[in-house]
Amino acid sequence: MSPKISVIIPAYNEEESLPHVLNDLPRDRLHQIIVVDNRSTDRTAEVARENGATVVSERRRGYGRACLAGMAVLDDPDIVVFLDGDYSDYPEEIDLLLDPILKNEADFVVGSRMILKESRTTLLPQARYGNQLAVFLIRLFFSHSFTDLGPFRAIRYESLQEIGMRDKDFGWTVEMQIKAVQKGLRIQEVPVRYRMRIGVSKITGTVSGTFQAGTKIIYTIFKYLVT
Ligand SMILES: Nc1nc2c(ncn2[C@@H]2O[C@H](COP(=O)(O)OP(=O)(O)OP(=O)(O)O)[C@@H](O)[C@H]2O)c(=O)[nH]1
Ligand SMILES: [Mg+2]
Repeated sequence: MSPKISVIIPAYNEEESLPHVLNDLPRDRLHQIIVVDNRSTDRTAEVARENGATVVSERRRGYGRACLAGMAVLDDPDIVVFLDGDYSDYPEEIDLLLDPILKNEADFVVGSRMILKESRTTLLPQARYGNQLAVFLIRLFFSHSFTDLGPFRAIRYESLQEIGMRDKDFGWTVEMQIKAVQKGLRIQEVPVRYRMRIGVSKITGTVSGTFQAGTKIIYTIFKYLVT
């Protein structure tokens, strides 16, 4: 039997980019494509539906909250993939993330944008340096070398349940990585391509978003150090 793969896409005002994201996914091989709409003021929910996704509405803002709302409607998949709705990642590269899990060589695979030069240089400087600081602290405190906190990632569903994700906003990616290390999951990173987003930045492209995300990520690293 082929493995059941569910994709969760948090989206806030991504009407322009979402159709591209959904079209570039290998839909016929996916069990569920879930778009979590956080009260977008544009046609995000409609375009997601028009392009065949299951739409979940989460009224409270927050990246982690959106991911948790998507997880609440998972239909017993084997693997869960998280992907942003801004078309920065290349959805057709999903197999790079799935292969190590399907070969039973990994439980958790992070798409790193820091390995290929073209991806690394496309990241905004604040994202690049913020990532470098975060992965340095993770290596120092948790003895695991990541190169990125990339949003495009795949995890075995059992492992996802085991780590018990909680973060409601910007600590989501780093929480998953630290808990994966703490639980002894088999972790791999694979190089992924990355391009400038379509549409308006919500996090790293804004001063307040960068500040909030940066402080929350550092706070989260220290939080898991002491718990
Ligand atoms: N559901 C939901 N999605 C969000 C929220 N904030 C951001 N997103 C989505 O999360 C993803 C990442 O946000 P981006 O604005 O691309 O942030 P970024 O990748 O740090 O910055 P860019 O460099 O501009 O791409 C996108 O798919 C957004 O639509 C939110 O509060 N709720
Ligand atoms: Mg983005």
